[in-house]
Amino acid sequence: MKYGLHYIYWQKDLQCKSYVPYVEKVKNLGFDVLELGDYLVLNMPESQVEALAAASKECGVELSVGLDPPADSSLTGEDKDCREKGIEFYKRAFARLEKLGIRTMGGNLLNAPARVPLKEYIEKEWEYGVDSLVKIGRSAAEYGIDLNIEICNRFENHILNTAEQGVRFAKAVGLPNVKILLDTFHMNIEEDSFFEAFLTAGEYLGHVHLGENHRRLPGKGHLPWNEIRDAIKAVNFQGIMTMEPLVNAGDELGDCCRIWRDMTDGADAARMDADAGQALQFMHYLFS
Ligand SMILES: [Mn+2]
Repeated sequence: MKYGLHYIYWQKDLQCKSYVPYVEKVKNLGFDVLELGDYLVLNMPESQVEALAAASKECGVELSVGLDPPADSSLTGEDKDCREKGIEFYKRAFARLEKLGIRTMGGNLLNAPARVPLKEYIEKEWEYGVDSLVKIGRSAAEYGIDLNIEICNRFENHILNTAEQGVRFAKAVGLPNVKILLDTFHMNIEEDSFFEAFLTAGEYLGHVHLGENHRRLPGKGHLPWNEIRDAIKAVNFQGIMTMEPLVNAGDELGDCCRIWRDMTDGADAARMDADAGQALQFMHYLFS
């Protein structure tokens, strides 16, 4: 099992200029993985890609990524051109991810807006989604990349909200490298039980996001971490568990993730780092 931290912890917006300083930060804090998650990963020039790959290697910090389909595309929409745009977006992304040594990609892949009446569309969206994921999954496999579809809460996705739906979807896709990502923040809203949800995911669990009920660092809220630990152990999960704290209010990130108050307790830079280190110690203690 590897422990990751999402770069977004330190950001106030989605305008990250370089991930390299974050590679060094997570190394110093003792994490194994830095998770990336905006389009900089695809838009940066080759020189920056090389610098990031070199930093990752030198620090012994693995990279992972979460990528949603861009706003002008979709993997589930009725418009074929729009779906093809989404599929092409991912196919192009994989070559870049391979250069960064990235072996696992997540994302709210089926995140198109819901259409009304939902019942009329959702079966079609499911079919289009399966078809798109088969195409993307086959392409990802050529680069040795696993896809983990993030299961999100009702406010962020209308097709897949629970582990049971996610597993059913992944089975329909039917590729060994297409699995699901369970995020404890989303699970807290949608699942009846953390334990049962992880058990339902079983071998289809490809990646985990750790976050509290209000998306602060693990240990700062009221999620039942003993139960979560027991469940993750019960399914013998060996992948990456990434902390994804969304805590910085008052800028682009706050607006898009609905962070309306300072969730850092006024922490300065040093305290932010110390808090992340403490959350990692908590996880080591919990899983030891
Ligand atoms: Mn997440």
